[in-house]
Amino acid sequence: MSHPIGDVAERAAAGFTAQYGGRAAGRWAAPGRVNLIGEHTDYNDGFVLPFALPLRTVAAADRQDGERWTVWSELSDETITFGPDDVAEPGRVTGWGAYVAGVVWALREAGHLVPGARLAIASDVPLGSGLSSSAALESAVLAALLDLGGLELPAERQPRLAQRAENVYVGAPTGIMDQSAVIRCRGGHALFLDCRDESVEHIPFDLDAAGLAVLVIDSRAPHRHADGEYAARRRSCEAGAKALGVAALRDVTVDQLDAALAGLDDEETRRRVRHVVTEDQRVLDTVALLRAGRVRDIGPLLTASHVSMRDDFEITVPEIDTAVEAALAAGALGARMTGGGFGGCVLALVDTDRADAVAAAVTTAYAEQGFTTPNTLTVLPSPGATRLD
Ligand code: GAF
Repeated sequence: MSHPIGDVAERAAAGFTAQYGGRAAGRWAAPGRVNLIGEHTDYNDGFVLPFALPLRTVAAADRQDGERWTVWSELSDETITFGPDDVAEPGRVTGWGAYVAGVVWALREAGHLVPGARLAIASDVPLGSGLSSSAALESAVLAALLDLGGLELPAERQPRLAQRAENVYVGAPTGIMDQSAVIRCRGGHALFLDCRDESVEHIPFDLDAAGLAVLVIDSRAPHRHADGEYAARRRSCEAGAKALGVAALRDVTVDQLDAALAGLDDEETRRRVRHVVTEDQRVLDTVALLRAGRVRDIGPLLTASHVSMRDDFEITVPEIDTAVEAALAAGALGARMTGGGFGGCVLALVDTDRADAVAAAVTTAYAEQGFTTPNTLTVLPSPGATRLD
């Protein structure tokens, strides 16, 4: 996955100096994430198991007088400025700046006195790849503004605020997983999150000790209708829960599934419900295996999750299915799409010494289909958002 040359934290500091002169008061980093398993379960009050990536977004920042926020990003080499009127109500700042303005808006809405600030943003998290570049940006900016203003907001409450920025200010109806992963993950662990009460357990995920690697394959498939389809899946799930008389699909267990499906008269809703209910169980089963130190054995659960997303939730695309099939044929222990769907990334659990061969097999399969060459990267579970200096 290509990104600008040089260390991301150095690029943020250098960008700050070039734009504003002098040194930033500090730098705050927030990672991208992949979701090991548990897709489209977060907004159904269910379970997810993401981990943070070594790829990060860094904000170098200091305060400026008055209620004024100035933001430069290396990605567009563009500077935007906004003031109180722009954060008086959602939607007034658009484009990438909306994620920054959204955080200021959400903090103010929650009653915080947000300091004026100048920020310089650099990032290694690729955009539009389903690796949560937006949550990384929101969370790096949130961490910077909290520290610069001496504002109190415990880490466990930060994801909801960043999610509100995205849901209400930006207008994307996403769940709580991405911001929780970016803010609350720990190195060497996956984050077992109960999306109903937001309780977490840090599950050891020691790939090195198991001789395993997670290969992330950026499908480079264009996000086709991703926003509209995401919202449609959400509506189907809510309709399913309503028809079943439960608060959320999390309240249906796999033991109750057959009876629940029999009570639904719409075939499409049945498939959506089946995905969510079985996916929640796969997360629980994955956590149980990891707790028992059986990392290799989670492979079939990952693949079953993919099949469910492909056949029941219908959120995969040909590039994604090709990557999963090629990875499995080349010896991956399990493989699945990760993230919201309709493009984005695939993750494959592989023996470390097979990682290159699996990546090569996916690249060959892509060439045979005439798809754009995929980007591949092996990743380790990395720390969540933090202040660097
Ligand atoms: C996207 C959303 F932002 C998450 O909240 C989650 O629903 C995910 O898609 C699917 O699991 O990343």
